[in-house]
Amino acid sequence: MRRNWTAAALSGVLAVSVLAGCGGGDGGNGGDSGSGNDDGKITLGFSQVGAESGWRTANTKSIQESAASAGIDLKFSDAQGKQENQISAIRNFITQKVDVIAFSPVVTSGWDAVLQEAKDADIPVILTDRAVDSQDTSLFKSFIGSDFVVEGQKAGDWLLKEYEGKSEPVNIVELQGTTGSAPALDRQKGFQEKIATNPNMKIVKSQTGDFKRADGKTVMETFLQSTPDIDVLYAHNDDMGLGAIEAIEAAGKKPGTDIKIITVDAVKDGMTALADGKINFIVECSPLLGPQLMELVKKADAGEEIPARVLTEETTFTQEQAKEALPTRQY
Ligand code: GYE
Repeated sequence: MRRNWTAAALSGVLAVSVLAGCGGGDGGNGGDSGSGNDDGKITLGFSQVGAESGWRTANTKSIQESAASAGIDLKFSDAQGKQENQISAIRNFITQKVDVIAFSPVVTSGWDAVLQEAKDADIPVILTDRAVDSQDTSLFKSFIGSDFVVEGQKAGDWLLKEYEGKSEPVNIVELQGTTGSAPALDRQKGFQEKIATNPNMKIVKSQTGDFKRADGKTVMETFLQSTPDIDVLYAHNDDMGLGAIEAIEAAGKKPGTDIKIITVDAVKDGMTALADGKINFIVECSPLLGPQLMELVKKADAGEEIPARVLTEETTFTQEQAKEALPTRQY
């Protein structure tokens, strides 16, 4: 474990570390007071949500590869979609005295106690991809990721344009992400705000598919059974949309034509379905957070100021744009 200059100097272990030859010259090295590595590398504890989607797989790869190329020692823990697993992973990181903790919170609420423990242990925390609803923002140093409300708004804007000047009712079904997660809450909020401006548009069914393809399929099956006149599907991620496409085809309907489909993420499978005409519009959400995260980790470890919010840049894709982008799509 490395401590920042001030902490190391205060704890009186700086001389020891210099003698031991584990200084790195960036002012961030110092007392290796026991556990953690003694090779001068920064140790990052990262608690991932799980492996629920193509987005998540690409995000994990980005974090692992960027840690390796930044020379950061990554302790990676997969929570398999469970908050309790994330809490115990974070507690383990604290016990192991990692230098920095980063995690993608599965849900927004219930983090104050464990974040306070990290703060008390003087370990900076960086929220990655998803937000928490803690009122005390001193519990974490930074939050890097997308603006999910804006993503929902982009989805809504596309739909408003698609039905501009038309007067018929538009029946929308919604596949929500993991209940209580920031992207599910915010993608719903942004979308609702937009479609509320057109009185013909109505969300007739809305249920979680937990960001998973299989769940997207089964929930869409029940939507199709109970609601014969679905015009639009808004799925909070590509994977649920792709599962729903299977259900729509099995019901003898044409995805993208009989039912218009909007999704979020723009992973390769989603972009392929968009280029094939089975999805109509995708709002991009970039999983490639690794490089910027590692920059923040280095600065946080060195005790430098880091921005409280780092926003990911992203775009949207129509079917034509997907055809152009696909050949060079990284994930
Ligand atoms: O959209 C979804 C994943 O938090 C932005 O989580 C992420 C979301 C992403 O499972 O596919």
